[in-house]
Amino acid sequence: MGRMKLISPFIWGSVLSSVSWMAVVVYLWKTHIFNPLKIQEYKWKSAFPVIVAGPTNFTQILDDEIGLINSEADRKYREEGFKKYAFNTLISKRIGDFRPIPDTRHKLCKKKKFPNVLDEASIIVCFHNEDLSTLRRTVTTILRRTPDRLLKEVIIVDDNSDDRETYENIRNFVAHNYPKKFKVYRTPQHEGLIRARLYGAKIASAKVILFLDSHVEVNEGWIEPLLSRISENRSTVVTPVIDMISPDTFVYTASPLVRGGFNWGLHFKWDSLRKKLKAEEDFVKPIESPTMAGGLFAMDKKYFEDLGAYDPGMDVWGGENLEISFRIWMCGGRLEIVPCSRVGHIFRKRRPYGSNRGEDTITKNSLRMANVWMDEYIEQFFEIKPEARNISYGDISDRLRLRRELKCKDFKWYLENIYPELGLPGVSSEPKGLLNNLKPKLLRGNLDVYHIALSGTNLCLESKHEVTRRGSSLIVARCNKSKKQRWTESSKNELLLAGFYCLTAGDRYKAPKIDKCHLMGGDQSWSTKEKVGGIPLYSSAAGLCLGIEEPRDGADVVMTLCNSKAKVSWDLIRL
Ligand code: LR7
Ligand code: MN
Repeated sequence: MGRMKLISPFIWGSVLSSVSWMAVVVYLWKTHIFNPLKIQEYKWKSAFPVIVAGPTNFTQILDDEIGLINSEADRKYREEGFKKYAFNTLISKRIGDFRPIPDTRHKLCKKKKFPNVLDEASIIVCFHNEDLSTLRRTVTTILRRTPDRLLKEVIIVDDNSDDRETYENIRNFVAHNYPKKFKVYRTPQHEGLIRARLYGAKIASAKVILFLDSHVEVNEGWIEPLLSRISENRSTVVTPVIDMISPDTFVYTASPLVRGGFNWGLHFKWDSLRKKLKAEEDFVKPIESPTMAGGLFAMDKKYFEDLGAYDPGMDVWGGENLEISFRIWMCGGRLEIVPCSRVGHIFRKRRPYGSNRGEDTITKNSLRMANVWMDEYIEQFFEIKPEARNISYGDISDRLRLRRELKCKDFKWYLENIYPELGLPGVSSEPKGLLNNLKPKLLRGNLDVYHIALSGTNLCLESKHEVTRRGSSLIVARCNKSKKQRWTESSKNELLLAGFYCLTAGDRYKAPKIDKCHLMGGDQSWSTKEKVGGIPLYSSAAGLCLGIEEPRDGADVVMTLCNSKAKVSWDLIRL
């Protein structure tokens, strides 16, 4: 204390200011900006100021500085860019092929040691109508931030962009700068990103394939954590943390750690991990993720193929990310986010391209996915998007066969074990009464799916029409586990078909049917108390049991007196 008092404020001030000057000089040297040995490697397209805004976000380049509009031509360039690509192409062009970005990894990541020998990766970058400056920066950052020994090749696939120019330009660019590792292709017609990726994956020759969007900047040390995780387990699929690059300013910002999820509209979403990450180690350990965003991931090439690659029937954009996520988990793999791997991505507010025929490919792709992988839970999607019932989605028999051959688990297993946080619609919200378009009140833990078979026969309670046909009557038919025979019991003693419509009692003259669940008990409440020799399905509202006149395939189900024993007892068989 005494000594401190002796030093005058003036001396303290100059010590502090020289320390901060030193920090700036060291930083500039480290980022090569003033490093005479490395400065040659910078290919700034034009001189622009890098704003040093403080020690944490030191490389943030501010819109009003670098994005200054100096002429009418600049303004036009920027406007055209927003129209064509939905981001600020003027800033992007001025940034050039490479720039320093903040190293957004947790400090423990920098201390982590990864095996020196790892399998090489083939990186696949597909694009459709991409701005040349962002594409060049994607390419350049890959080359500069990936150790040569880990990079087998970069396969760039132009998915038949409207103009051929970008393709020619990027070909010249890589031929001139990095001919050895880069291959550029152009598909003869617009395939959409799913088939464009399949095209690239076929060509890939390394053990690991790694997909990236065409407007990214890979960060320091990004690839080692991904490859090392795959080397530990070939059926682990890994994604980096996707940092944010602003489409307006190109400022690069670290993303918090989040996991991938989805909603019943079948849209991908991020879920917070705030409460789950506690110890410091938690911020660097790989994190299990129910789904992936889709664009940036690495996977063993053989495993990718064995697992059925992608569904080639999907067009343009959307759906493939949930499809591959569900498939990975349900068919025996794992999906993880690796926090020590960071890649920046331009998150734009709209997609600047459509499909060829103006088709709604997102819904079509989602339907293909849901019909193959989601079992009766597809009804939850239809509840949110009823018009999707009438959209055709093509032939999915190959994908259904794939699911059988891989002996994948069902979607119920996925929901219960991988994404229990999701819940079903209506579970957390209050029942809104009769007029409300029903929300089935299935509670978690109550999601067992049953066959309801006529005792002693192989005949199952089945909806006569599609499970989505409200008011459909019921028959018994050979048990086959089809959707029309999948029943769940709710906590309110309702019996729901395919998790959606409720079994509704009739009376002596009116046959039972499936109908909207009204949540009021009554004719939708069934007593299923076990008795010797099967269970009578008794409706107290009707005072009658569910039964049939004669036990034959296709017979109508009726309401009948409960004492005609042979024809009113049922077995609930868990599927
Ligand atoms: O017809 C097309 N052909 C293509 O080659 C359409 C697109 N593409 C290319 C396109 O140039 C880009 O490189 O495919 C890539 C993805 O398209 P974007 O960038 O227009 O879409 P996005 O970033 O919004 O897309 C996210 O969701 C898609 C669903 O189909 C894909 O899975 C994208 O890869 C995915 N992007 C990411 O996961 C990055 C993080 C975004 C988030 C969340
Ligand atoms: Mn993208």
